[in-house]
Amino acid sequence: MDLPYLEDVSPGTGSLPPRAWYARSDAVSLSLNGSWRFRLSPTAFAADDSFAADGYDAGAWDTVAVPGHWVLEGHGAPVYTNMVYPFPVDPPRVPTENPTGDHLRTFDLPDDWPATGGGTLRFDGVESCARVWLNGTELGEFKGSRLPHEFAVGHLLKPSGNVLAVRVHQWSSGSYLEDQDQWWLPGIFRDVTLLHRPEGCALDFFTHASYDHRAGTGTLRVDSDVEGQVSVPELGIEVATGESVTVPVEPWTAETPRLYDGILATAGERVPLRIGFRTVAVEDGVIKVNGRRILFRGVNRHEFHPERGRALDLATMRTDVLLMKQNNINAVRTSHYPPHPAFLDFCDELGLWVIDECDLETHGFTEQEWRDNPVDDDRWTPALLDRAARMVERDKNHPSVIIWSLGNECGTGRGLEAMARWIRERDTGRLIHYEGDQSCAYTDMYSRMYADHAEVERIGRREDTDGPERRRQLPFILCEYGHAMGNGPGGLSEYQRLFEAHERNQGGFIWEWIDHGFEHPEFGYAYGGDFGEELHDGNFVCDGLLFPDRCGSPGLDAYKRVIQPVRFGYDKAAGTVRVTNLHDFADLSHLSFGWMYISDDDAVNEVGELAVPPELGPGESVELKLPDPPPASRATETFLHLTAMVGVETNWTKLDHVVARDEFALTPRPAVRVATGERPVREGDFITLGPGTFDARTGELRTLSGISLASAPRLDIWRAPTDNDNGASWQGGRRNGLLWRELGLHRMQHRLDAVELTDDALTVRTRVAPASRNIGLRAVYRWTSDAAQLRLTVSVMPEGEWTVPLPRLGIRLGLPAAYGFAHWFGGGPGEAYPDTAAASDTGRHLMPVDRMQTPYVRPQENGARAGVRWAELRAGFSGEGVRVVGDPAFWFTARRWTTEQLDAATHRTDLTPGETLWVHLDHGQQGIGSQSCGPGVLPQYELHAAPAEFSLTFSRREATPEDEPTLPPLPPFAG
Ligand code: IPT
Repeated sequence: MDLPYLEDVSPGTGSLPPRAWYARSDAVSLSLNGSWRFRLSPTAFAADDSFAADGYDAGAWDTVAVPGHWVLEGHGAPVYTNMVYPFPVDPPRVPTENPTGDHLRTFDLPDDWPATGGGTLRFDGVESCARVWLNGTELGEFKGSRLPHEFAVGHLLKPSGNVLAVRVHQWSSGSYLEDQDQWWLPGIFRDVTLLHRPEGCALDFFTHASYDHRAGTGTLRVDSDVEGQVSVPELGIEVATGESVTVPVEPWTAETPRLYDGILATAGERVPLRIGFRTVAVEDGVIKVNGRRILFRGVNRHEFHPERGRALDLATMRTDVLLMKQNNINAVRTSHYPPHPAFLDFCDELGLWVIDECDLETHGFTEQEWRDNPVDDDRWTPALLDRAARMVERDKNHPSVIIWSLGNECGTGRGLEAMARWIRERDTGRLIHYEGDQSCAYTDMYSRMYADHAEVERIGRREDTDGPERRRQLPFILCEYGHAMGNGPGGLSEYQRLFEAHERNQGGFIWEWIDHGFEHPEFGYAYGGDFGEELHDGNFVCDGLLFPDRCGSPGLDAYKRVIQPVRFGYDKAAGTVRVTNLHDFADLSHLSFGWMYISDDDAVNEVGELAVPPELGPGESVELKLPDPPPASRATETFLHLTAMVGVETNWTKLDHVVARDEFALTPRPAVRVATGERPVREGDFITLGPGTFDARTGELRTLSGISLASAPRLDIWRAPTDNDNGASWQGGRRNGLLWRELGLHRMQHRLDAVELTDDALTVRTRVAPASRNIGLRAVYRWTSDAAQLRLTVSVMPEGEWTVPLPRLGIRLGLPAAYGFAHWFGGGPGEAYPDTAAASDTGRHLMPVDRMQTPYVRPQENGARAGVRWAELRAGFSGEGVRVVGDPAFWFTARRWTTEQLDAATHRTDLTPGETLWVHLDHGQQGIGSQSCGPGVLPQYELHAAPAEFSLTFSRREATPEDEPTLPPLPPFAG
């Protein structure tokens, strides 16, 4: 059966051979971006192609923006699936229902368009298959959505009234090769440009710029299809194409992105070159650039914008690179397709290592054990090679690109091998990555995703004996780890230690950079299923370190801290600080350093500069003596804070931007005074003890110094399961979120056993347990008072066989909604859990409770503050309120809805503030882990049901007028 072009396996017909991409030369060009006429048909051939003919009147058609996706402009809707194809798997056939968008635009040539020469029409990205006509003549058709396609059109151009017609099919055989975990978003989503091609213009060219770290020289050779001259004025270089020249240069690295401007001049065109000299190699089983081992502190980046999908503007691309730089990220894997080429220009300029990945994924074939997998079927190999060539040819002149990746999640096959072979022949200056073939037969590194810590340690020791011997000689990276879905990921510091301890472990790439949540009037941000998709994978598409609006999540703060390129140590006895430079290339001359002694009550506040030698090289450490700390006071805690800040002008951040920070406790926390001495008194239905009034029947606290509690403090172990608690369906092992619910931990019943009054205490005995189970927790609340304060000691004794960790262990109480301003001394300013606390800084923090919420796209447990010594909830910034002192320190959470409401919510817009402020004072929290796709919580961060005792002292806090600080605006949807 003869298949139509959209279903045959060929990459297309009619287009020009792939070549190097550059934004601008001195040749004239015309952007064809803008508003295009648009008509949507339900099937590929519902409408005939007469619209492409000259003189067609599209006046009645709608319009769409190019670049854009029609499903984001009111024509149909996006569809999200992770691995499954949203159509029957019967390659290369696609459904008859195949939304097809006809696009039409007319244009005139600009006045300065030369009369001679040719023209090239360039499409930088169209999903998934396009057929193109110019002035009624068919140019050809193509597949390969995130790759460029060019057509020669010079002979067809007219000075005015040119008609460009493009028919775009959502589904094509190419869709089988584009099963990436993301929204399916058809359309002309990248630029369309008409390029004038002067006589003697440049065609393809390849800039080879290596660096010899021993000699300190760079060797440049520009190979070009069209002969020309290469000049690099700054280096005094003036050579013919194809000729090599070696001169002393400063090398390019991600930390020191030194670029030299050059020009390739052919007879008819001058093309700007941005040259970075660097040499990438695997030596002694380690990836080295310019002779040094590098460590990837990376992220996986999909292209995403909450309104525009993958049609990103330059400012957004640049913002992504700036945000990465500002958060100590030094590498990006362009998961899972070549990005808009301008993104790579920013990586060159600002400095990021790039793994450029081909637009290739056939993940959905796992459903049938990889049967019919296109990457192992010779008929598809031309399409695969076409994709490889379009990536390599387009991006080969970027110094930032140091590794080519064949694609993602395609299983194994001959097609991949053919791609690797072709790439290796074409480009000897870069390495090849592909995670899916664990034999590493044709890759230069061993790569895994989501391997747990123990395995990474084994691999680091080259003890991974489950693979071929060759593999053990290769360097290792985690191309994906730390699944940042919802709250998390946890356990990053432990990975970082393994990367630093073993030379072979060269770091990893967090999955992933940004949540793909679409702005939506009803849901706030929409995820899979919100557009009524027949098949979808829910909020698995929201698993980034950034929220959809590009505000950083706590996961990003933690990652920034974990990967900071400077490490501090403190030797208290000697009074010395140890500063280690963890950069791979840079010295510390771009940083300035400060120290500070600071106490809880600000009584101590001494600051100074830390004289770190600017020339301290990568991997080197220095010990520096600090002035003696102030005499320890018994009333407060004193800390040493150390910071490294940007000290010179950069192109990626402001002066004083904090790059690294750490803190050390100089004194132990002073003992908390035990409030005791008062005697509980029963009067009618009430018991009075110091400032507290209790219900005599239930023993529940009703008022505190006249403040009526909306809900009495009582034991609480439930948290709204995080995505990482719930785990992914294909995960082996325990999925706590589900087990908790199955056990009934979300509906614990509190049985009252006794209310006892003694001389100095009110004791309430209870048992807290879920229906139908024989597990439970005995909880004894012992209340004492010194007249001003009320102290609660909670003793917990598990009963029965607890086979799962507890979600949390603490008390929850309800205060009147007016007490919505929090002050606390402890970890902050952002959220932290046992294994995500790297960015939690001890100090005094203050913010409205609304700001304490982390706006995860799918609501879930969030907002805990770690190591809180005391917290106050005030009526306004300086108003009266309630003070709680923990003994020991506690996890502090406050919100305007209950855990049950949080748990039931599917979108942020489901959460509306109520009359009560819910306060959680937790003795323990279960860690977070990364089980939404990776390993669970490390054993040391699990909260096991075990005998426990903790105390909290409550008192009323009077208003103390203080100057209200100005706070930055609230995060979105913060109530
Ligand atoms: C892995 C994919 O490579 C990535 O695209 C994304 O889906 C990620 O998981 C999860 O968000 S594949 C997974 C089955 C290990």
